[in-house]
Amino acid sequence: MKIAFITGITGQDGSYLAEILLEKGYEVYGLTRRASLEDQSNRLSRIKHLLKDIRLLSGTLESYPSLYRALRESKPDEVYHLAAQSFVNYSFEDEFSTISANINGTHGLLAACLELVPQAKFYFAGSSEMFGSSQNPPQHEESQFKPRSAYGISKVAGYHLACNYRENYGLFTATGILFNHESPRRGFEFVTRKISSAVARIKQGSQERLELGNLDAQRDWGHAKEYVDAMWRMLQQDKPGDYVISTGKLHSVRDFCAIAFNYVDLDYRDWVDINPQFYRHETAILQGDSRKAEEKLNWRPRISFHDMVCEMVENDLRSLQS
Ligand code: NDP
Ligand code: GDR
Repeated sequence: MKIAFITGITGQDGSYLAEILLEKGYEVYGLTRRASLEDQSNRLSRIKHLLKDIRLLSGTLESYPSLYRALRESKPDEVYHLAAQSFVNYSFEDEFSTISANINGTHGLLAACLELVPQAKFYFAGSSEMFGSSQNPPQHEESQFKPRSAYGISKVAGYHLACNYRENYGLFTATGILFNHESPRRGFEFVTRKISSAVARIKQGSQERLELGNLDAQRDWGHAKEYVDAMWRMLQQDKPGDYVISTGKLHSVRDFCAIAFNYVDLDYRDWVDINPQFYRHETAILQGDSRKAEEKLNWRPRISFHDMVCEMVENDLRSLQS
């Protein structure tokens, strides 16, 4: 039985990844940090259905000893490093904590892996935000990184750390450069879930309006469930490598709103207000080219944007009813 260790197991991707690894027969360990008693069940909400099948170990990105201990205890064959301060907007508000948690956490975990489990395969959660203001879409593995947020900078640094541990110390490391991926488990601060949850509440009558930033901002949005399968595929290769994971298709925030409101027979133009507070300086068109993943990993996205939006709204409607 293979052993996997997941940081960020309580997040959107960590929860889906834990599920697919359990289905494949892995023994799954996950890193979790403490929350106050009132917040604890909320923090574990995405993995509550898995709690009897996984083992949680305490730790944080800020504490090297806790990462070390978690690896010593789990002795994994595969490490999936997903934990991060992952909200780009917040990284503008607190650059320092984003950079220090994301970079030092990745560095600490790599160093501890090298010492304790040098044969383990290591996945690092990279991001399309690494491309930042790089001007030539679609972006692929050789495209230039020009990060334009503390978050993007932290991910470029993590990518280089993973490359360094691969090339200088022989660790099997793979960075997935994932474009946006969403699901009913997406955090509420991200625009897709902000919209789907608001649509459900507006339909129910418990919310009056929805405030958004730039409706014309575009993203290459895929489904999280399919993207975590790509992570697993990267670690099943004989040789380590880095892969862009994306749909290659662009949609705007406006497109998302139109489909989401239409799902409940409403017109988004009657319900959405623009609030400059949510505007972000958009630096470039982020659209991925995943041909390498298609060729080497036999991975391709199948769930359409339309179906994903409807699934998210349907899920939020149902959770209001229960
Ligand atoms: P989430 O925000 O849903 O989850 C983040 C996870 O990281 C949570 O489990 C969180 O724990 C944990 N975490 C955050 N800070 C710390 C810390 N200081 N110490 C320990 N754990 C911490 O992110 P996603 O699941 O969406 O994304 C997973 C990874 O992939 C992230 O690294 C993200 O940056 C990256 N990524 C995501 C993309 C996407 O579209 N979803 C695209 C590209 C990259 P807690 O529950 O305790 O807060
Ligand atoms: P992003 O996701 O920053 O791409 O990072 P987010 O959903 O926050 O923004 C997507 C786009 O929507 C625009 N937008 C708004 N965004 C938010 N959050 N709230 C709003 O009201 C709003 N209105 C418009 C944004 O400007 C942006 O263009 C996600 C995270 O998962 C990262 O961790 C990951 O690395 C990247 O995707 C790829």
